[in-house]
Amino acid sequence: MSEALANLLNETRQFPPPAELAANANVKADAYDEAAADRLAFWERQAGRLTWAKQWDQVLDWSNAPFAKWFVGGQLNVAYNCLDRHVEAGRGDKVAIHWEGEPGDTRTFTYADLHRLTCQAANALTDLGVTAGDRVAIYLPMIPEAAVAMLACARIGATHSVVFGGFSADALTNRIQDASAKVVITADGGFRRGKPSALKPTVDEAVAKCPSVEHVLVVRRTGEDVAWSEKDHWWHETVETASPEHTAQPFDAEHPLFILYTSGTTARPKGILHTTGGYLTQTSYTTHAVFDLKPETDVYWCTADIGWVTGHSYIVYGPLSNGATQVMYEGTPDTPHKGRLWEIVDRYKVTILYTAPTLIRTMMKWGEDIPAGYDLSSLRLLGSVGEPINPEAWIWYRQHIGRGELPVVDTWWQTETGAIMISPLPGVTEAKPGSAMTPLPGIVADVVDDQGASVPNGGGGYLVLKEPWPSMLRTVWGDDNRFLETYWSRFGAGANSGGDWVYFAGDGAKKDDDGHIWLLGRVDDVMLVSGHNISTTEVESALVSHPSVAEAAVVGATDPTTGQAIVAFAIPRGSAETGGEAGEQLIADLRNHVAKTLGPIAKPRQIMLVPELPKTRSGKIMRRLLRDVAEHRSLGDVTTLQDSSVMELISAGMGGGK
Ligand code: 6R9
Repeated sequence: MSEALANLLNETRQFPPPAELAANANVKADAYDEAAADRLAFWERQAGRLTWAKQWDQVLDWSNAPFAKWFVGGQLNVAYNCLDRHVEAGRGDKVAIHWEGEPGDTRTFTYADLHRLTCQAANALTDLGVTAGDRVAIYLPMIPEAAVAMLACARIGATHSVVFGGFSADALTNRIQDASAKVVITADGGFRRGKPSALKPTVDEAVAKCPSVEHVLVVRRTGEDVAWSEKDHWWHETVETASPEHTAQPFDAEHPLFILYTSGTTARPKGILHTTGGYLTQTSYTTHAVFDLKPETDVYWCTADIGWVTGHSYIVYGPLSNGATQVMYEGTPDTPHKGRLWEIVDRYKVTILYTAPTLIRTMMKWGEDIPAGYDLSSLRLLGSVGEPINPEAWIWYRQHIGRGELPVVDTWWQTETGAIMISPLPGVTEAKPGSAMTPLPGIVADVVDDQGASVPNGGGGYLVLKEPWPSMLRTVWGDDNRFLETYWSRFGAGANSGGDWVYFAGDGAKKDDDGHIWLLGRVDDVMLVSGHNISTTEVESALVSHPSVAEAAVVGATDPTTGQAIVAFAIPRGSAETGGEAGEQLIADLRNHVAKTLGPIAKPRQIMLVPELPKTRSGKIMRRLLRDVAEHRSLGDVTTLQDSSVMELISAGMGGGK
């Protein structure tokens, strides 16, 4: 990394935890020492936060590394831990989910309600012939039945595979086929952007190509007409009429809990397999530690979709195993108006908000007047996940949503890691805007160079995980070789690592002078300009630090002189002048601003002002498509794109010169 570039991340602002939060935090600084002294004993204590039917004999079996077994010999039921034990402890009347539909309809589920419905769904699935080990595909909108369907599978030991409701028939078909799912749980449709959006026709198309599917359970949400076949069963006629009596059987700690397919920017999606005991231990502990969740008083809200790992771990399993009260929202943040999220925070007095940088930057673009119109004084903690959060977005989040007082936890993790791995602890860490800071207690992460050697403070390289962790993926479904190749061969158990297994996360990272970790984006996105490695995240952060820019994406385009040249796409903030000469002037200012912030080497060859950026359906910027545009190629696969019209807008504006 060039010296000039290193300057950007000399972000000197640092924010200590609010005194009251620090004093009452669930987890204090001693957790780091405790875990460092004996990592396995530490995780064993966290496993003890759950209710086990049978105690484990061994905390970790790593004899067949990198295929891990945690809490070997232990048995538990995930749904029992998320529901029954709260009801048995007299907390059945406590609200589990305040659900808000996009059109404004609402439903409230207590723990007793959720328990009853989950038992009914477990009985209905059993009646349809589903037994432990069978796979069930779930293709639903953000309605409470999505959580119930997952918990019902967990309850009977069926392995769920949730497919995001925005995916196409092809994507759904591939995922059903890969897992040989026996049952699909879906809905007639959901509400999105103010109108019903059908799901059932997509399922019909997929099921026609999937002989493994014996039954389809259909929730009635929109009430629109749907085609019907002999495989179809209405949820309200099957589940809601089933017996509410169901005893949860314990399953082995390593029993498969779910498969979740990574979004896969280029290659065939990978079915990431998670199992029971270790996964629930770490999602439950991190919810308690990172969000400082107090089940008696907090109202928690994670804005993710259940189709992503964040929805699995931090809407369903983490919060419910802790007995939290949470908000769940069906729709988009601008329907029917741009204050929708803040209206919900205000209405339910949300205390903990967990969202994504893409949403924060969208809010920046819409302007701070919108959140200012609502009472957000209930909030006490803010979280971020999904992409690196630029320092300016972090500061904006703290300032305009967090009253300039609240801690922001920037949480790094992946579908593969199952739970949060690198993050501040809100009552302990003096957070730096833009940094995920330090590995959580019990986690060993590092930044290494090409050869796998740990880089000194101030150095950059690849993010790796050096010891197994309870919620780690166990394999890629049906493809152990792909598991070994993708994650364990880069710095494998060879000479590079001194014989230890090292997990390659695929993210670039740097350690600052204090040893704190900064994520720099996927390694595939790093640019090589005149022999200098420049990370897309750094240039994007420099652009977003300009007052006229809300969001930016940067790619390296082939260049005859410099090898690669930096091409940037920037979304102006609502207030910025962008037409005609004002636009030209802004572009010139931005190029100079980046050069001044990072050094002349990082000055973009070209900057385009655009209304939107191409994003995956989970909100990650698809730089691959922007590279196609920048290199005047026809676009590659756009099926995972959230809104395909965006690319037409961007390509149309690309005609102009440098
Ligand atoms: C949880 C989730 C994983 C990839 C990961 C990284 C990026 C997630 C981040 C972050 C920087 C953070 N990522 N959180 N980058 N800072 N706090 O998003 O899982 O969809 O599998 O994506 O997302 O690149 O490798 P998943």
